[in-house]
Amino acid sequence: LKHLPHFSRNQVAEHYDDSRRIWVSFRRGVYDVTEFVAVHPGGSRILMAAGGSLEPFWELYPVHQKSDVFQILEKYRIGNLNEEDVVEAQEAVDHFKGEPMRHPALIRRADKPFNGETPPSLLTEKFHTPNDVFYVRNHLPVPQVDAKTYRLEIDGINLTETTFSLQDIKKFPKVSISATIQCGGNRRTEMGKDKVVAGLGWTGGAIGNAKWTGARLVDVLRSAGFKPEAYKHAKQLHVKFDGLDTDQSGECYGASVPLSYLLDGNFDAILAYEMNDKPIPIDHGFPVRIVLPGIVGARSVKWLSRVSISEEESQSPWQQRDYKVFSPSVSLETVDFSAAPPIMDTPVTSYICSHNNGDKVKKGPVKLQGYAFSGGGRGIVRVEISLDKGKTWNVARISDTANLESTKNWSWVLWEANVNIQANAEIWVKAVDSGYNQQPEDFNNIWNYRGLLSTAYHKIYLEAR
Ligand code: HEM
Ligand code: MTE
Ligand code: MO
Repeated sequence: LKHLPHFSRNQVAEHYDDSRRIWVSFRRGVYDVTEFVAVHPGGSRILMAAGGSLEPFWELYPVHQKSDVFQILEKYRIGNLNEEDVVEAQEAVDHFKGEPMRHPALIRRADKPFNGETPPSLLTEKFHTPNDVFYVRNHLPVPQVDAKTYRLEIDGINLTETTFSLQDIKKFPKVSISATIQCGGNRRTEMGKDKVVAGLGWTGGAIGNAKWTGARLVDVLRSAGFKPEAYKHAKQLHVKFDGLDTDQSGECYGASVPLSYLLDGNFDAILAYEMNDKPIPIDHGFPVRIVLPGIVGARSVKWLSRVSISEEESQSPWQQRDYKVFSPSVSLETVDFSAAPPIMDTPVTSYICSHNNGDKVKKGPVKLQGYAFSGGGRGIVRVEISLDKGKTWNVARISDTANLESTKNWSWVLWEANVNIQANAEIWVKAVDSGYNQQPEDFNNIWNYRGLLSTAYHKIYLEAR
């Protein structure tokens, strides 16, 4: 690095837009990140650091404080900062002050923003996951919302702009659905085992099933003038959801789904204000979140501030860049974000919750337990266990919550199987959904650089003693 030229803070400051190329500094390094801007997973907010130092931003988004991000940055190194210009990272304002308490049982995967998963062994205890240990997936600081002043805005194509208070929303018919919400990154650690993936390392606990109570989205939309017939001849439209959580530039968390989901009478979209019969906890979107069952968790926007029918998808990075799955040969550097649609319905998956990879068990009968889930309202036909790498399979008992004649299987099934373990064994589990979709046997050909939809057979090794 000694051979690289030295620059002053003022020279870096001249490179604040791409007509002059975009430079940033970090610690002692100067970087030309012009080519990286278009592929940055966090979107165009990277430009806020253009011409300046990354330190304050990376304190706000500690997702960057890890070696794979530092390695990406080093590829763009063009020089060193003059010694007198290197300043120690300043104490940034803590935007994460006043976050809610988290149950210590949640396995912390990141602190700011907070991300924690449910210990998988807790998931099979009950059909509905208790609120306090339901996994939390936050991309931004948690907003402080006062239920009294809370407002939901509804607007867009063929709608009358209307504002609803929490009390207004509670006046609509109160409906409950049980639905599983699963992060697109659930089980990412397994996909990353042989080939590194970028993202939070979740095991199988970034999923939970709850009873969600609130108003039907279509009922509330109707009172803003929504008439399904009015969209018959429209081209593809989108329903956009904004959250009250924002980054430093004021950009909020956002997501969207094609309007066709709402026009399809099968879909249940709920403006939920209760989770398991209690007000929605702060971490899960107090006072109102949208619950979009059967669809990847990222679209179920928490702290909902606005619903809007629009010609375009949400432009948030979580819709446009993240939560898309690319071919195994695509990397963060080569990705063309427009080449894949955002994840909506999720594929069939299953997981062994009762045991961890490498557990020691007493020779003899062992009870295995876990969950299986498929998106799009598809039920689970069967869960199968193999102790001999697929030569023979045993069918597990599954909870009676699947109704294969229904197209609204929004919840997981819990399963259990008694097996007899006489020697060290690799246990495989796979599920079959009502579309007769099955999981892939391993991760090789579904690998993607973000580690999303990591749904191969779950395989664990048990040592017999
Ligand atoms: C996410 C790299 C600058 C905001 C990411 C990720 C990478 C990355 C690799 C994905 C991380 C992961 O999920 O594991 C970089 C590099 C930068 C840079 C190399 C320097 C030039 C910035 C700046 C900001 C920012 C200046 C804010 C002003 C974000 C956000 C995310 C992100 C909000 C998404 C986090 C999430 O989805 O939870 N960045 N970044 N980045 N970045 Fe950056
Ligand atoms: N909504 C807002 N406003 N902000 C967020 O960061 N995270 C999304 C989604 N809704 C998120 C959000 C993601 S990626 C997931 S997986 C789910 O919320 C997680 O919901 P939970 O934290 O209630 O488990
Ligand atoms: Mo997620």
